[in-house]
Amino acid sequence: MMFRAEGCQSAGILLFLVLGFFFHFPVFSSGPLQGKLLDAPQQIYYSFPGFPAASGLDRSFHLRTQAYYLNEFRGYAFDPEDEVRGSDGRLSDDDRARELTAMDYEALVVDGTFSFPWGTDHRCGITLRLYGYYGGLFDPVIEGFHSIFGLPNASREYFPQGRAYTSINNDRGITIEMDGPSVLFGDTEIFGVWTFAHSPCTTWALAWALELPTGISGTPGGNGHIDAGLQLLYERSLGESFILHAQQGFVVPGELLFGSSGSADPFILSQSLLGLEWLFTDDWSFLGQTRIHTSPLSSSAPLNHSMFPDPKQFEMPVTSLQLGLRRTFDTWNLQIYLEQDFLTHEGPDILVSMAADWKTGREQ
Ligand SMILES: [Ca+2]
Ligand SMILES: [Ca+2]
Repeated sequence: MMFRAEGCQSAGILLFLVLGFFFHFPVFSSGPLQGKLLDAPQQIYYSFPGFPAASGLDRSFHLRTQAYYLNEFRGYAFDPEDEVRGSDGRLSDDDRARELTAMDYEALVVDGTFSFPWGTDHRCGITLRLYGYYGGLFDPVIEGFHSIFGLPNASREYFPQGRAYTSINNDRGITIEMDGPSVLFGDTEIFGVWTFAHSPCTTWALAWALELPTGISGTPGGNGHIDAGLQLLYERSLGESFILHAQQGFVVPGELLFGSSGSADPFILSQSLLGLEWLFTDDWSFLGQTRIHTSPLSSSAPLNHSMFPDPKQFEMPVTSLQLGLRRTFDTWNLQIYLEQDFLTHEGPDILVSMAADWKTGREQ
């Protein structure tokens, strides 16, 4: 009897090891820094936010909310000597200032996401977003910061402060306009993540998305058509404390899928993410990542950028650098990051984002 009991125990352990070898228990990573890329020409189309590759295996329900603060200024090329300017050196004619402005605003953006398991290794969800554009409480601080450190103000210093205005000149018939403070409902994202392969070290997933045109077409809120996207996600643990995140997706603007009701003819978007996560304790991660998203449009508006030959406004990809922290608790996590476009300067001038994610239900 003794022998049989021990035999059963040994067989159990052996079975456990064999199963463990062939059916690896998943490594749950909370994924890269998650968030919407908030650049006016980009944001009317779907953008993959940085889903965790393992989220298809996660059997819990998630509620997530994220807030973003950003300050943006981009002007069209002009010679300040040719313009009528006030004693403060700024353009004194409002109409002329508008004509020379591509984007000038401060914004608070909030989104909410609900996601749930669907099938054995797949989860689905929905994200709603609200944009609040206003003048610019921090315009003087941001200009002052540039001046103190001798950084170029990118002609901010010639424009009146505290404006909320957008007008994106382009050759693809895409309208993105806003004049004055605005609260805009964004497009609604429906998404899924299918974790199709995993081992103790690596996780592979496919994400899909449809974006419904709930935002007002012609504004920074939306494009008026259903966008569709597909993305490959990869995570790999590098030793005990580091995780590599790599994602590549493509988004087809709805204008190309279902026929444009107007003249808009955007390009298909390529969206890449490469990041490293450092789990410096069991609960805390430091994450650094870059996102490269190609532009939906072309333009003949010249851009002053010393590193690229004959660049045009909004044509170059966004090259965002995001640095952030994540704190993981039992049933929720908090994330904060700073974002700046370090290379092409196509992304927001400065962006800070905070998110809270709460989960309930079964772990696996
Ligand atoms: Ca859209
Ligand atoms: Ca401003």
